[in-house]
Amino acid sequence: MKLEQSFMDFMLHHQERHKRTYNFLVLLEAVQTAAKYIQYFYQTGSLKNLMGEAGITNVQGESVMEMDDIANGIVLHYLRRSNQVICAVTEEEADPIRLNEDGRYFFYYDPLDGSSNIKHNLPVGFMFAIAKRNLEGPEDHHLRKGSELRAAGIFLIPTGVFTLALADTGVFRFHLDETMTYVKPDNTERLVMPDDPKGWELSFNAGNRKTFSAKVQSWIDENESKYAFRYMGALAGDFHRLLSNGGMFLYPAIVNHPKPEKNRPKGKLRLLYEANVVAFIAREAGGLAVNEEGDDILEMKPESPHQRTALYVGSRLLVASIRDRLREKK
Ligand code: AHM
Ligand code: MG
Repeated sequence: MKLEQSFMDFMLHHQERHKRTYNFLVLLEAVQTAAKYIQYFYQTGSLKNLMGEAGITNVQGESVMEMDDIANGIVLHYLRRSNQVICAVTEEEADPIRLNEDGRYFFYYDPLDGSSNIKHNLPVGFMFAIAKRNLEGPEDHHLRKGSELRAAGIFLIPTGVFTLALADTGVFRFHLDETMTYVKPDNTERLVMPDDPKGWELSFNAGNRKTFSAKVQSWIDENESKYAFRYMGALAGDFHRLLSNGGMFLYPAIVNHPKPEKNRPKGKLRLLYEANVVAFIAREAGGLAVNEEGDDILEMKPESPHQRTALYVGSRLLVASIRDRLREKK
């Protein structure tokens, strides 16, 4: 019988090795418990008629799925119980939520990313990013930049894989086993995106292609034939694949839509709980992420909780290549 290392054991050793507090462990215990409940509801959701729309729209005017709502409630419940979070920002609520004034962490999350996959029971993701409050003086509650994050992760649901990036430490993967424990298979080490372009893939919504800027369209025209193309419509899933294979996921600004009211000059994805999560994981795996100006996603100063950004994330060399094009004058 093969007994693998549990996620909590991995974290305990990590904290001890780095002489850190146990507060972070308590928070991650709450986070993984929430993920398991989401996993359970998602797996059996179709049987209970839970995969439809909730009949409400969120702050961003998007229709909320019942499962979005359930997942959000589960995460908030466990965050609150942990007593570790001073303030949470969730895709599902307009304003940041103050949870525990003594909490040491800010928690930014999308409880169920990839909503269009829900009614098909296809992969979605619980994505999160963690930053530390100011421990030296009064806390001003500013929204943290990606470069200030201490950790970010994605639970792929119902696949049962959890990817966690820890600041200056690397990226690790855990799998749900038969006992609903996240474990790290012994033969896996720190995850690094492959340098070899042979397996690289491109991932973007090809239906939007003609709406991208001329620079982005020309880059795609010149480069696409070198790589395979994959897109499942959930950043969590598309990025998951990319981390192992290398390549680039892009959700560019939409600036040439035939119906100008449908343009999205700031892109679609949200900075705090989508773009920053994958950008931080990419950095810890040797990759890079930039916005429409070619600037590092992790250096963007958040101005509002649901701020959007264009996103180019993946293997360093490939992202640098489109970054150079984005930065060209005209
Ligand atoms: P959501 O948070 O409402 O699910 O939206 C985010 C999702 C991402 O997971 C995915 O990459 C993108 O939207 C897909 O958008 P599109 O349907 O335009 O390709
Ligand atoms: Mg989302």
